[in-house]
Amino acid sequence: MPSLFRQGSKQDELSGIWEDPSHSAEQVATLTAGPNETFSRFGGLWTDRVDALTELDRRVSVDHLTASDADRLRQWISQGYVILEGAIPAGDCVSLSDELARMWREGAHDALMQEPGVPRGVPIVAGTSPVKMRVLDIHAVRPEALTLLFAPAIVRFLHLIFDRDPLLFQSLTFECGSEQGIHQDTAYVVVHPPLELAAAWIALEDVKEGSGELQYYEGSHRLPEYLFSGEYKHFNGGRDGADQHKEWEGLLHTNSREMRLPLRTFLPKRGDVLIWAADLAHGGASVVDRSLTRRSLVGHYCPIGALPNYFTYRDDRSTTVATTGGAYSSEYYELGGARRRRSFGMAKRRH
Ligand SMILES: O=C(O)CCC(=O)C(=O)O
Repeated sequence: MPSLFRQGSKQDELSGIWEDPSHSAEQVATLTAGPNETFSRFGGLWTDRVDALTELDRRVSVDHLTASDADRLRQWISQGYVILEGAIPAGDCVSLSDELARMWREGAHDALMQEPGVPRGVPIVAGTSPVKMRVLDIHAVRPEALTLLFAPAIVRFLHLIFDRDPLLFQSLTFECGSEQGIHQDTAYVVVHPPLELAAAWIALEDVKEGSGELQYYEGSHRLPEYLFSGEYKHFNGGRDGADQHKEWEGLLHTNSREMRLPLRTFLPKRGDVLIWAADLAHGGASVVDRSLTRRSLVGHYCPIGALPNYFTYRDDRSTTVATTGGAYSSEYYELGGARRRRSFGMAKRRH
């Protein structure tokens, strides 16, 4: 059997506890934790603290959170995701979907598409099959995407977990199921600090069974922490190699099963949103019926002040643009006019 629990994180210390379903990790960890201690050695949001449920109770009484905010936060802390039903008006989803259909049909020289595994995006060529393709950072080139990604319900929840305005720093748009293997975003979507990250998955249409639905292991944001090359939260192919990647992927499944975490399938209606935590293991199911689309838009956010990794090596991409509810940036497009620009002053940090 492969080593189930790699490296020494708080999760590892608690691993035995998971075998006793009468204890939650929070209950046990709170007994041994210091103030502000997080499950991960890499820190995280306040919701990643081992005493997060106690902190939530404090916030409910001091900040007068609504009952539904408190319920959502409780679910976020214990299960690593929330679903915001009907968060986005159907008409807004249709406008963006129609524009995307037009872009695939007629091409779009100002928008980039990418095949999985290919490092660069290229302009969308008329008539390209969108199967397995994604559009990169559509928020930087189509304002209607910003309307969705900064919908008030999303911004409200992100504000609750970030304690700051969100910075949208990457978005991916899919016409069909991605079929991407189960993964944790911290391996690929690099931000400093690494767990100050959340993603919102927006259904642009009613999702049908067999279309390659989004899947996730409920509670997997508390899986034992895997360290690439014994040190890193993110994967770097040249440094870590394919064997570690395979081991990590395998452990996501093995550990989830060992901890009896259910594999859930998201079958949303148009306008529903699922927000997941940095380490929630998720991916796209296999497409069973290739005639089905699965139109969706995913935004990756960090709190303003955290640093997307590309800011550290692309000065020309560290511009942020203020928008209602927060700010956005893009690794792939040069943004805005000088008036709207605000580059973060920061020390260079390379991976
Ligand atoms: O929508 C999907 O199938 C997967 C998206 C995803 O994994 C991501 O954006 O991190």
